[in-house]
Amino acid sequence: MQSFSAKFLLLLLTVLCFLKIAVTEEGFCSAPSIIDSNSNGNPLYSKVINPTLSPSHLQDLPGFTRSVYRNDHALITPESHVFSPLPDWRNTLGAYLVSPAMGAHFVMYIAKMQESSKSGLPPMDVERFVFVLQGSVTLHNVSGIGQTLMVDSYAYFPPNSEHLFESYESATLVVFERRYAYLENHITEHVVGSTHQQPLLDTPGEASVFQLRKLLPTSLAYDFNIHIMDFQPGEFLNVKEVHYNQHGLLLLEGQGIYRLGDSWYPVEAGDAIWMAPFVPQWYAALGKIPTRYLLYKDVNRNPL
Ligand code: UGY
Ligand code: MN
Repeated sequence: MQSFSAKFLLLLLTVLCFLKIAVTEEGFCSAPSIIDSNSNGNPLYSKVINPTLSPSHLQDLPGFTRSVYRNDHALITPESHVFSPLPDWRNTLGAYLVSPAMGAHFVMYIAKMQESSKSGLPPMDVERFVFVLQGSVTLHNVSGIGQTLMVDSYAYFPPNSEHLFESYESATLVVFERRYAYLENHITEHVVGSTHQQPLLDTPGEASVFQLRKLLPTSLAYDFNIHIMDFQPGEFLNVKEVHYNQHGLLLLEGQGIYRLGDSWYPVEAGDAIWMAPFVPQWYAALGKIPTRYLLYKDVNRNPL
């Protein structure tokens, strides 16, 4: 009789557990991660833009965060984002994830545009790169012509170039800005594009371990580039990198282990990383879905 009740209880718990998976991703019966897609098959990066989804089983643990801030690197996880109104923007909240206060020469921030919102301009001599993570924005050029940028689309603005983004519903962007390092006889141009339109590039030294796309031209005028890197689960960086360049990274999809200096961090979609020059860095993709990350890298300038 007793063993019958025990079996019945076990069966009931199993059924409840499956029901819970069907209804919600929270709780002890955790469901596998699902990447949403829109009708074009583009990922919606939902974990990046919705902090409460990440990490689902730890979000309510008092005082717990995976965020760390060290001299030569920082990991900033979504549950520690702090938003405040962005100066010069209308109806837009921003969370700065990388800034010169850390030692970086650029800023990286998440901009949450709400209904009827408008962008402001960067300071004088500052260039700007914008990548759409959620929703869509209308980009108006100087002639007033509007262009819609959807998830995975991006735009680059040379220093001191007039531009305006508007969002009629809501949109989330990741923005990079840097004081432009001028080079005689070279100027950058306005760029608009989408990730999937960019060709796959060779990855010398990496034996084609990951897939690489660059979102900006590689010509000398540009003093940084934005890389999109894709890894299948189990793939990892071949080179244990130590280099003079700085990085700002946003994990768009997947999960894995990031080595930064002597620390090894479990990371997942939504996490942001700052890497100072010369910090040892290495990544391995784990789990069941591919990793995609977006990476700022300063290039084409003599470090002297
Ligand atoms: O190009 C790079 O420096 C890049 N492979 N670094 C990184 O992914 N941490
Ligand atoms: Mn690197």
